[in-house]
Amino acid sequence: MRVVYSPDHLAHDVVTETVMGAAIPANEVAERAERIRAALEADGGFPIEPPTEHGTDPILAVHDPGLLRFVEEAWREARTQAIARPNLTADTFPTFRMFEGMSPEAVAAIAETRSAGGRAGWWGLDTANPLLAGTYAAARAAVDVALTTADLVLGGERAAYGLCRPPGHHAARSMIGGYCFFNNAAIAAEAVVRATGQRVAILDVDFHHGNGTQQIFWRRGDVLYVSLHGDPERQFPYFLGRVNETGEGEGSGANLNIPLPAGTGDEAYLAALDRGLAAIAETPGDIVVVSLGFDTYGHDPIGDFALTTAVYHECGQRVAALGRRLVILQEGGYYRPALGANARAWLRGADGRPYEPRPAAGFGPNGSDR
Ligand code: SP5
Ligand code: ZN
Repeated sequence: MRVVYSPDHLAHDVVTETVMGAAIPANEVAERAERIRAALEADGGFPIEPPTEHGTDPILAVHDPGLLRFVEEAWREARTQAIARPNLTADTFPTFRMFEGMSPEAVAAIAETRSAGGRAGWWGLDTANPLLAGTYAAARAAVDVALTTADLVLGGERAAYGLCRPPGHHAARSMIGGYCFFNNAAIAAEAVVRATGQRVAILDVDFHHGNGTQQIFWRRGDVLYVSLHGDPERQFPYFLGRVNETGEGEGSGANLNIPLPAGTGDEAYLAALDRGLAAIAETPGDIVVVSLGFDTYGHDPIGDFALTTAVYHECGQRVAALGRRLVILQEGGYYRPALGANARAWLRGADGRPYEPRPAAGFGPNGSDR
């Protein structure tokens, strides 16, 4: 299986994130992508190639031009305004409660501020989404990785994998958040729809609900969104991801959320995956975009499922058994010692190759992953 990767992600060198007011060591770090790359390189069956430049038009097909402008300008602006922080992190958000009682016209007249901190809140979802000097370049490269992966599949590959970083599925049309800046999977799905005129399904198996992807395609009947995730009753992003969110208008019925309990293990997960796959099989279309996360792993520091490395191979096999072509894009997954093995297992499954857990590739001795 061909793999698309760019070293430009290294410029988004996140050190800390803020969780409930405290700075903690960042989860979404460059080492994640390097672990996966090393494991796939060592496997020998995953030739790696660079992305091609696709420009900003495909980004503007799903995102507000103001959001693109913000991500491009924010760091420079924070520096100009002498914000003495290692990264730009929002702390004040225009929550809808702030405008309660105001008419829609009065709300519409509220303008984006020129303050860098205010702008970060205007365009942001949460406080755990640091923006740094290299964020824009890295986020642009992640989009190019996704679009190049889509190109490979449009060009006839049965499946291809894009090692996107930063991830994308929490980014909505006009909002960054959850470690995401541009919605790589949504941008790729939209590009596939435009190239083929066919319906596309997005299967999101990151631990978190992909609120951004759901929002972008909420009223679209030509893009089916199916997500398995930790129940938002207890997990980020809290305010979307429930079963009763099924889409509206032309998108009515084209959104399927499968929230799952804490402790979900291999067997329960596979049963839920089968439900999601059945919904995709009922919908016409040849291409599936997979938002692939490994924060469902048992040792993940922010997820609370209990999946094993072995089940990822089975997951990859079952998704491939749909018989559709796959644009597989990396989202989250934060237990770094197992990331390489987990990605390799999933992708070998999707590639129709046996699991063969050892020798696994990694940073450690004898190809161990530790
Ligand atoms: C792409 C992706 O996986 N984004 C995830 C963003 C999650 N951000 C919220 C993190 C909240 C961490 N809570 C820690 C609880 C540890 N027990
Ligand atoms: Zn996640």
